[in-house]
Amino acid sequence: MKIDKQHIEERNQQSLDDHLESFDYIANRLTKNGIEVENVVQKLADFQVAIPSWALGAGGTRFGRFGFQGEPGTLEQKIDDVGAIHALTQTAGAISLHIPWDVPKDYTAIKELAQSHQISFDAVNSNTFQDQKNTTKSYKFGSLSNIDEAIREQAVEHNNEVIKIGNKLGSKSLTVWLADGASFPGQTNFQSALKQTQKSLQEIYASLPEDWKLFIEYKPYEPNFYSTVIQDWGTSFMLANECGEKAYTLVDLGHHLPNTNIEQIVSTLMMKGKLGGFHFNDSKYGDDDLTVGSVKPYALFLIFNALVYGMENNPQNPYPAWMIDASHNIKDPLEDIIQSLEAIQEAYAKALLVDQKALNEAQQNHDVVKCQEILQDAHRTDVRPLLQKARLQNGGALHPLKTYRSLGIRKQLVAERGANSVATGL
Ligand code: PSV
Ligand code: MN
Ligand code: MN
Repeated sequence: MKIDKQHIEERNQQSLDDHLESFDYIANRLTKNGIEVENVVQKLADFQVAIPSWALGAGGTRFGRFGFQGEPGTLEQKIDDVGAIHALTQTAGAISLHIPWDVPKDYTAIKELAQSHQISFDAVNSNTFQDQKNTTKSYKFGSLSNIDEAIREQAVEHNNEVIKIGNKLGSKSLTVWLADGASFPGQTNFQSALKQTQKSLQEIYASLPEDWKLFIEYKPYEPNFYSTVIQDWGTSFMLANECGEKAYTLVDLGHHLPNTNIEQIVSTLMMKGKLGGFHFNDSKYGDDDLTVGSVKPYALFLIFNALVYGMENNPQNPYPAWMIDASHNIKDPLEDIIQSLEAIQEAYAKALLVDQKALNEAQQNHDVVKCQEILQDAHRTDVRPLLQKARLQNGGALHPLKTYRSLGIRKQLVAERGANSVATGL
């Protein structure tokens, strides 16, 4: 399935006048305030977010899963789905694969297919949170942290295999998310679990190609509900430091205890040059994996404000790898991702409007009210015409969601794949 560029252009024509009118209005206002609008639009046009292969089907909860018709059943179909999202939004130029769910059969063909959609391969993800068909040892009581050396070896070997697969596709990073931990007090020895994890990560790190990065994700709970071995950014940061300069912390928005100040974590990591990757989603209670910006858009803006500050002031930090990590239980997954991308771009655009110089002055003068005004002024600006302009510039849709619906993409996918196809994933 491939969206015809001409169909997007035809839909764009229908609302072009409206767009131009609203863009001119906001562009004039911002220019008067000293903002270089073209610069902001270009940054939005360049901003690309990877889509995880597991977010293209319905997710489900531990109580059940309600399938969504026309889900991608193969890696090829997953790439096609990201291609469709990218054609409309021009913001989803990469896919993040999870091994063993997404092992390509024909590497050349898969690379060609991705290229035809202008999609690259982002971080590859290993999976030692489930037992796999071809493995002999169980991860029930942990993988990289396990006290049993043979289990650790199997988990390290799996990660090395994932690197090899990613390397053949042109990926440049490995993300490790560990489910390891304990469900009950006394179940494990904290120190030995951490020590074994450190050793295992160092072994994986030793297999990284020269130009690769290792992203270490943290999460405070789930699936273990008493303790998690890599529970927070501090633990991840420490492990990354002990691995070496190619190892970084990965921040997933849902992986924090309630009310954690994520923007402060981002700032600290960037100052130390250790923020490697970023997973977007939203939540009300825990790792809810809801649509980005659906619950706490102001918090997302504040996080972006810290990210923009870091990107402009911290050359010691590499450009972070952006990815959506959400789960779609009741919505069309593709529509949900389009909504997430819009929210991400919106928060980014608003953060780019923050008058950093004025904010710094207000901070120096301890003018707390002014500091708040500066942030909220940026946040209250309707930046949607800027997003539209960036998409238009790259050949995308002025209104991705409307266009997705009016082109009947889901109907086409169901016709092609059937109503009962099931995506492999979380
Ligand atoms: C589990 O919490 C999780 O959502 C992590 O965030 C990982 O990034 C993802 O699964 C894929 O392994
Ligand atoms: Mn994640
Ligand atoms: Mn998660």
